[in-house]
Amino acid sequence: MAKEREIQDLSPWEDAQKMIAKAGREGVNLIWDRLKDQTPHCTFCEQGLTCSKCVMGPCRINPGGGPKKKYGVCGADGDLTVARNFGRFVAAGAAAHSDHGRDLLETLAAIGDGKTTDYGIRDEAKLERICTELGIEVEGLSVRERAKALADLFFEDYGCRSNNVAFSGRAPQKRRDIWARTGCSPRGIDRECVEMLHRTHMGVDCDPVSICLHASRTALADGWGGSMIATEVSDIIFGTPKPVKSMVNLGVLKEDQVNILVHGHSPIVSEMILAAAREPEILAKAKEAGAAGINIAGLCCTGNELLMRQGVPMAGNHLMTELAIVTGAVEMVIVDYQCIMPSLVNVAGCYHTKFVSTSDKAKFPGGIHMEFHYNNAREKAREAVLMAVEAFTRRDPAKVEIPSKPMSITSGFSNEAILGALGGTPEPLIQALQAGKVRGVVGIVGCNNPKLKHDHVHVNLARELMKRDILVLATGCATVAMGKAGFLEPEAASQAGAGLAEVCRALGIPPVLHVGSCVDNSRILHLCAVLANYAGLDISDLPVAASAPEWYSEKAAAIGLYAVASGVYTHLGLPPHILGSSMITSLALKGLDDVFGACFAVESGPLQAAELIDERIKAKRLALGWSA
Ligand code: CUV
Ligand code: SF4
Repeated sequence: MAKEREIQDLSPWEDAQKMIAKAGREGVNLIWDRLKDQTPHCTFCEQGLTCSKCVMGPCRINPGGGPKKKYGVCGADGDLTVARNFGRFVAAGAAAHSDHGRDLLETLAAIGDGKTTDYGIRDEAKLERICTELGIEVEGLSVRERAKALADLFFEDYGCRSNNVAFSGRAPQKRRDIWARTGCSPRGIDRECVEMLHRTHMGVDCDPVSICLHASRTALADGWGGSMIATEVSDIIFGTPKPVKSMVNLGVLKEDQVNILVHGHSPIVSEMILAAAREPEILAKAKEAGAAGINIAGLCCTGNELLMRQGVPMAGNHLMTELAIVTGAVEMVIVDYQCIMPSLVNVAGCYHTKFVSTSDKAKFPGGIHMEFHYNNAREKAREAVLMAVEAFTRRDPAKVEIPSKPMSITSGFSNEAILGALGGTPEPLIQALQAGKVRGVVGIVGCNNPKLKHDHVHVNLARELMKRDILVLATGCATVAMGKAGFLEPEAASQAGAGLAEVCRALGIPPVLHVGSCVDNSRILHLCAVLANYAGLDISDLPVAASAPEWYSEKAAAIGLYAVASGVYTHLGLPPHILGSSMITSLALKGLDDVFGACFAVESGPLQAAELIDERIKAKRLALGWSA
């Protein structure tokens, strides 16, 4: 296992380093061990040049390797193979976000139908606002009837009968015209994903560019459809986030309490776990078991959901999920879906930790499966929390090590909160942009990837951007990196350039704003649309950019592509598996600029990435007649 020097190369954080060392002592296999075992990776797969879409294959395409392997058995060449693989990759990511959105939607419908008492509407004003925005006549409708009407409308978005997903109307007209012209207007959410599977079946769409455009449409159906529905319906059911104080890193675990980690993405289960853990009878049981209380903390995006709305502390991001269990202080990891490594069951098995899955679509052999539905969630949550209380009595104090002091953070910057802080209108932000006090806005989003030093690109890119008076919005696993670096507190304004620092101090906000989970990247899209519409511009005219510095997942690819197709220049720390086709690669890095007014940039060095993003922002500012 890793030596001290090596450990420092894996992660810059004290909590991670100590837990990697502890895992080594205790013989726990970690993600970095398995990456080593998998290295070197298959070079065909790395380049996107393998195909196993039919049983005449599998085929490995070698575009430069003479006639022998230039074509798959069906005749597909390298460009087509890369495009088909990438198309499916994006569709899987879009499907994941959108299916998560569907679960929220089904909950909203159940509330409307009076089929659940476990869930209700916490933000009635937002329900009314969204209904009105989408043309539902609310006059005379009860809250439940409004919920039902809105759910019905969104269900149509999932199908194939609407011409455009409802929220795409938020995008500036110029942007919608581009989508219409290029055949990229997102119709039904499910429809685009299914159509991608169809197109990439052997012998359907054989034009790599056409597949890439459909990939963009599929991604847009996620960004302006599935993800946006997930975000807005979550706010309606669980409340719209407002600025809130919290803590981050493994130091949020408590030695004398029952520690329960919620992991995954949807707030549906995690909100119930939190509610159960606050019930007096359940707390009394914890006291009986010798615990001072019950501590709920988050991992990954369901952690972001609870952090944004409830101020629940965040234990860690993707690369911290195994390490959180290695503390020996975790009674239970309770999960819904996405980004939950199957390895967690094994790591939990090395300690007294219970691993509990809750979704019928995400089962983990070796774990405990407790299925949550909208009509049993409260009861199941109580059962789960009591199981964690019982596990506390079996914790082995000799194995417990909580490795650091937590960092304090501020979260909860929904668009409602941001615009609220600006006095209810985007005008002050536009003015600050125009005057160059804030030179641009960049969303730093997405995962960790063990191929890159943990959080290194996230933190150094953000540091560099804020120095250059660029406001950063963070979501997903990037959030934890920003929090650990101290960027999510107003005091971090001292590290920003003079203009940004002045704006942050005037508003009492940090230079990096936590705006939510991965589906909440839709908040950033919406904010871009609000700014563009207010200023009479297209999104691609704005001095904005996105970055997924350490991404790994199919979902992140969908996010990157909807950002670009919405007109937002997007940096990636690692390339997707497309380098086997120079055609697709140059489309991504250049060609898309002509289609959407935005493209991708790939760069693993944080300073170089900051330079690229800054150049782009400069160009956009100059084009608007603003100072560089
Ligand atoms: Ni949805 S997608 S590792 S938890 S950000 Fe985190 Fe975020 Fe990537 Fe997954
Ligand atoms: Fe090979 Fe074509 Fe079948 Fe893919 S679809 S496995 S390239 S024959």
